[in-house]
Amino acid sequence: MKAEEYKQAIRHYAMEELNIQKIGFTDASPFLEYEEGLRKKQREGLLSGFEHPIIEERIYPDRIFDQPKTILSLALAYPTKPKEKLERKKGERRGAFARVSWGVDYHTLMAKKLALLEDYIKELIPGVRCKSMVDTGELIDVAVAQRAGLGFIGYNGLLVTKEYGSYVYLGDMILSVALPPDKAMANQCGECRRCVQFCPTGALLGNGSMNPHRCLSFQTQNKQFMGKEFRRKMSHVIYGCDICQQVCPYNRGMDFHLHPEMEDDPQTIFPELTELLTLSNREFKEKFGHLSGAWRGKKPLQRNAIIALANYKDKTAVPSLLELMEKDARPVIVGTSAWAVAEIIATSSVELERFFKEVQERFPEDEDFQTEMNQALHRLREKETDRSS
Ligand code: B12
Ligand code: SF4
Ligand code: SF4
Repeated sequence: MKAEEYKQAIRHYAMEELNIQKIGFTDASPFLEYEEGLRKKQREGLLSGFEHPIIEERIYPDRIFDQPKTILSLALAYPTKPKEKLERKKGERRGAFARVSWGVDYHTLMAKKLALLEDYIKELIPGVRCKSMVDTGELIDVAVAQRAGLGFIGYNGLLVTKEYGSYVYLGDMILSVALPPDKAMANQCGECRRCVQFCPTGALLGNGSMNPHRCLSFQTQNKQFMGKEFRRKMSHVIYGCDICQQVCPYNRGMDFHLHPEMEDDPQTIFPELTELLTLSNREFKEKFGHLSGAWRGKKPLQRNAIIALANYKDKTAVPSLLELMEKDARPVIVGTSAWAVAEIIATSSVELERFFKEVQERFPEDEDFQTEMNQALHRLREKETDRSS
């Protein structure tokens, strides 16, 4: 078989047998055009900390694979609207997971398909070596995908495909044999900058790069106290953010239901917020453990649920929040609950202020907690109307 025939056989198997929506091929030369940008970001502390930390290994494929010749890029399209309608009960307050986190964790799904594709390629090309990765690997997934012709990188930094928009998960595979590369795709944003304009936090810098620390997706995954300026902007989305994709013209009407594993119960992906606050670890794992959005554990999601309740100004949540303040062992949960109570209530009282002061003594050594409580107390005092009574 000739290299071109191998390539066509791999493409056919991936698309027809493995239900992979897009596959592209590129050579294994270094991704030099990203090196300076990444180093600058590293120097300026502008990397998220979620990406592979060794820049050389991201840029030079031969640092992570002996004599690489080809890199495959794969894309799986995911749904943007739930198949089943959510039955809403009166008075309940629901949050939402971003679309990237609906259904079975895409890392698992993509890894399974990559393993099956590896098996096929190893049978097809005797002696070939392969290395697969998805998201957590060394390579810059969008850079591989762009060079392999899957789509272009937009000003939101995401890979945009013509057929599925940017709602695709990406995976890569390095091979030890040379296969004919596909043609890279140039940027097709034209004059549009909607993602930059609509990003609620100014995270997108306008040159295709971003400040990840200002991105709500990062903020919802971070485990510390969430910066105050991001809390209202998070609205009710407790994991991730889809805004710079929702506003993109290339995503108009995109909603693909091609993988049963990506469908989920609307009760799970739009969870009832107060319920989420009191889940045991076991209950959390049972209900949310399959989602990619559960990878940081339940604490950040519970913190975000508290913020979402405050954003709803939901007075019925106050008793649960006061209970968390009294009993929860995690300073971030206790402090965020205090902030939320101070946000929600219309008027405060001397008793409430006394309670806040008692709660503040629970973690005297934790500076961030102390700052959070001082600010919450300050806000309470602003709302206190019955001091004289
Ligand atoms: C770290 C990370 C994050 C961080 C930082 C994001 C970032 N853009 O750097 C945070 C937590 C914020 C994040 C958020 C999200 N992420 Co993320 N993330 C990653 C990860 C692990 C590494 C990204 C990285 O290396 N960034 C550092 C450098 C490369 O970024 P940069 O300095 O901004 O460089 C960009 C510019 O130089 C630009 N560029 C270069 N030349 C040119 C030229 C032109 C003309 C233009 C316009 C741009 C341009 O391209 C570079 C890449 O975007 C990748 C997986 C992987 N291994 O690659 C997934 C990945 C990028 N994330 C993904 C997703 C789905 C998301 C979210 C949509 C999730 C959500 N719904 O909340 C958001 C989107 C936020 C956004 N607009 O980027 C997908 C994207 C799929 C796709 N279609 O592109 C990936 C590829 C994971 C995967 N395997 O599927 N993510
Ligand atoms: S994911 Fe949200 S916060 Fe992050 S860059 Fe896009 S619009 Fe901005
Ligand atoms: S919103 Fe506009 S600028 Fe942003 S990625 Fe889509 S087409 Fe490009």
